[in-house]
Amino acid sequence: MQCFPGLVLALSSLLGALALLQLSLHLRVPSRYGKHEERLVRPRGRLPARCAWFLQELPSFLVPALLLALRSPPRLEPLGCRLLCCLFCWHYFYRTFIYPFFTRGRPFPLQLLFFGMLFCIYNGFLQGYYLIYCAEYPNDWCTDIRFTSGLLLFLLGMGINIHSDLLLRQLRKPGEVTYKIPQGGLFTYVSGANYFGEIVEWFGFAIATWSLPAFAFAFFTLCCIGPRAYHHHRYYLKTFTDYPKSRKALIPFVF
Ligand code: NDX
Repeated sequence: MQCFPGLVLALSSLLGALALLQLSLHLRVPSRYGKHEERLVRPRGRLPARCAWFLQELPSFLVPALLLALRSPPRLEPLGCRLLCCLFCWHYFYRTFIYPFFTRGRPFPLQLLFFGMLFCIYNGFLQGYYLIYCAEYPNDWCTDIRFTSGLLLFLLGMGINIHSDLLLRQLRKPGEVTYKIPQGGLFTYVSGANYFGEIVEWFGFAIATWSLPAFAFAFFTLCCIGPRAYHHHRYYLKTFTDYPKSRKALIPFVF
């Protein structure tokens, strides 16, 4: 396989367009899963959360891993490039093989699972293909300010995301499906602490790779889970009369 820059440009532009579509569809009406799920969905139209998240996220890990295995010679140069590919796979290793096995979420709608899987195949291919077959970085990219600042943001975002998802999980006992007020960590400041972490993480990745596909994905993440954080916030304000009034939706002290 070789690099086709036109393909990268076309797929990244389409990802940007999907982000705008996602934003326009879900600015007012949230994606129908979790606390915003359509109550009319039949039980047969859903899969247990563990299974659904595993299946949905698996392609984001497998597709880049397969591309890497198919590459001949099987190595990425320079070190900066190798590290960047590892960061992407590292996140999706966590999201595929660790996150689903601890989740206490509600069953996930099959229809969304199908589209989610398609999305993960698409994005896994785009990010993996670009980093493995197209990206060219100077040998000293690891010391470039974009790489180091982006890497720091990525790690910070990932830390916030994992910690916030853990705090959400601890709100429930096994088998419980009720909603409570999240407390602690960044939830002190925002309702969508896990989403804030994920957005910071992917913008960090985009800065570290300094690439169009990664910026397109960071933009998609913002358009996808930014509005969802806002809907979560409204849900909490409507459901809990004692919800902390100073808490924002997504960005601490701002929004
Ligand atoms: N999956 C990313 N659009 C999405 C699935 C749906 O990873 O075709 C986007 C992802 C996909 C979507 C994905 C992309 C767009 C799609 C869409 C389907 C249709 C759409 C493909 C891929 C589409 C077009 C046409 C434009 C292309 O019961 P429960 O489940 O609510 O329990 C929750 C629990 N919890 C609480 N428990 C007790 N008390 C409370 N108050 C609680 N609040 C929540 O915590 C869950 O078990 C858990 C987390 O819930 P929540 O709602 O906070 O997070 P969730 O949305 O489930 O995300 C989980 C993690 C999180 O870390 C988040 O950052 C990350 O996944 N994520 C999620 C969505 C997208 C994404 C990351 C990304 O874009 N990078």
